[in-house]
Amino acid sequence: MMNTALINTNMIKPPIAPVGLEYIAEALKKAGHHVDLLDLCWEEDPDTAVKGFFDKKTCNLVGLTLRNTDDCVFTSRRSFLDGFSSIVSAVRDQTDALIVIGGVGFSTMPEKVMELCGADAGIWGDGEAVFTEIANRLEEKLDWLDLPNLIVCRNGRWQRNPASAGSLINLPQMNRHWVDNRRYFKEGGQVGFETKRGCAEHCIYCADPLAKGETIRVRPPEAVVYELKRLLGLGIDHMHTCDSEFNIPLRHALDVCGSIISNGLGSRLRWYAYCSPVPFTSELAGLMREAGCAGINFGVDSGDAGMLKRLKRNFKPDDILASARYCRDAGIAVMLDLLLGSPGETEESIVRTVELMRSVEAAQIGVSVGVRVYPGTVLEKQVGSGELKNGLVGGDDQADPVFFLEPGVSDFIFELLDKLIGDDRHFFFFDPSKPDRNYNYNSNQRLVDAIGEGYRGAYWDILRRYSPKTG
Ligand code: B12
Ligand code: SF4
Repeated sequence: MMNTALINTNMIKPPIAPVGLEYIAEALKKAGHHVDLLDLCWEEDPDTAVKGFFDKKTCNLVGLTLRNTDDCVFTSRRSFLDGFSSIVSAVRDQTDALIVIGGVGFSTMPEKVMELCGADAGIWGDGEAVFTEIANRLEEKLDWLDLPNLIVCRNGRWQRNPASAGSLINLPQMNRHWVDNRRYFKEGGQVGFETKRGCAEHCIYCADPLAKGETIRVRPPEAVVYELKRLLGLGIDHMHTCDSEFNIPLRHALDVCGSIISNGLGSRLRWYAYCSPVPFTSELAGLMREAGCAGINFGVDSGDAGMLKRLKRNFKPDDILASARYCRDAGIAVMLDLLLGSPGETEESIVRTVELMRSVEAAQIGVSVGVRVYPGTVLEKQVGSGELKNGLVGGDDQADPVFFLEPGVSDFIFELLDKLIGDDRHFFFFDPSKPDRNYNYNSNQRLVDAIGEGYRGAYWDILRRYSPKTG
């Protein structure tokens, strides 16, 4: 048995539970290792908390999770990398254990994070199998440097071993007792669960296929239901899927809903999902509703056919209208997320997009201006040279995230949106100067207040319903 420690470094409020760390803890336990978990989310000062933890624990292997490298918001560009590096240093000061890092944020740019933070190794993608295998090999005093997905320093450079994305069929049962999920629910308004990993689409800007893999791997519906029952047992009845897109593949989404319904959970749960407008059917909307789905966030990006094609989205404006109609008919609230200012955006495409959004009659529309440029995406290649290079913003230092805003609209896009949208409260922005319409969930005090007053659900749904108590 190895003594292992897992550390959650995500301190954003409202708080989101580190689901991935809980899954890794289950895998370690199943392999016979001892696990202690330090959740820095609840700590005032990470250095003091790390010291206090290692004063009491001795371990051979430490894993730290990096969920968010930054807030992915053009108008704030808030990076978490310096804070993360300083936590890694604090751990280094307290223990001789092997320090390994991972997490979805980490997996969007592993080599860059390794350069900044000074851990011993990183693991791209899923943590359960490889982290547990490191523990096994350390115990048997065997070499572990050949493991897949590992990022280690060779000849002075961080290099990645070949990738392997394993099946999720044999993952252990997820009991959800490793972190204080009740507190996450009380202060975070909902708790996440996962039905699949990966995405096989090729949207030019998206980090999900890079961080989770291009092969979709599904969890058995009964494993998902087991986990939902565990969360319900803790008194948690508002959830959010952690899949890239819940409805890809459609058959699996239908099966998961069918399992939730046949286990009698549909009326006890209220859950929310990210979905793609394609493939989306009225049958799926009906089953999702029956299974307890209260709201769907469709990342539609644009309402302009030309822009959707440029972004390599696999749907057209009519598909957005149809999916929203199916949801309306089924009684599911719809949030549409826009991503404006990518290459080729024009005044006309923005006007067409806002017009389409109005005609959809969605519950809420989120307007994001400026696109995060992740290493390894098609977008990165497109904007890295020629005229488009002028649209790059950020990258001032290693930790500063890079965005792109189409130079053809950058001078007037914010004024244009003000003119087109005005005071229409169906639209949210990433704009702290409009606090009642700001949907950046990082340090969102309005959201913290709403959850404190008892609101529950997806953050866009809480924000749209919230009216502060006066007096
Ligand atoms: C669901 C989701 C949300 C939901 C969360 C709902 C909930 N209750 O959980 C909501 C809408 C609230 C949300 C909010 C935000 N999100 Co979000 N979210 C996601 C999503 C889709 C799933 C994350 C997740 O929980 N996955 C499930 C778990 C099981 O997987 P995992 O964490 O990756 O863990 C696995 C591996 O990474 C690895 N691993 C994890 N930790 C460790 C540690 C070690 C040591 C090792 C070896 C391995 C390892 O093993 C785990 C199991 O295999 C991801 C995109 C994606 N497809 O993953 C974006 C994502 C994480 N979000 C992102 C962002 C930016 C945000 C916000 C900052 C946005 C904002 N400005 O408001 C906020 C932050 C909120 C917060 N408090 O942290 C970005 C982060 C990108 C980056 N470069 O940092 C992502 C990647 C989306 C994207 N492509 O841009 N989010
Ligand atoms: S935007 Fe959605 S469909 Fe496109 S690659 Fe990303 S997760 Fe997949």
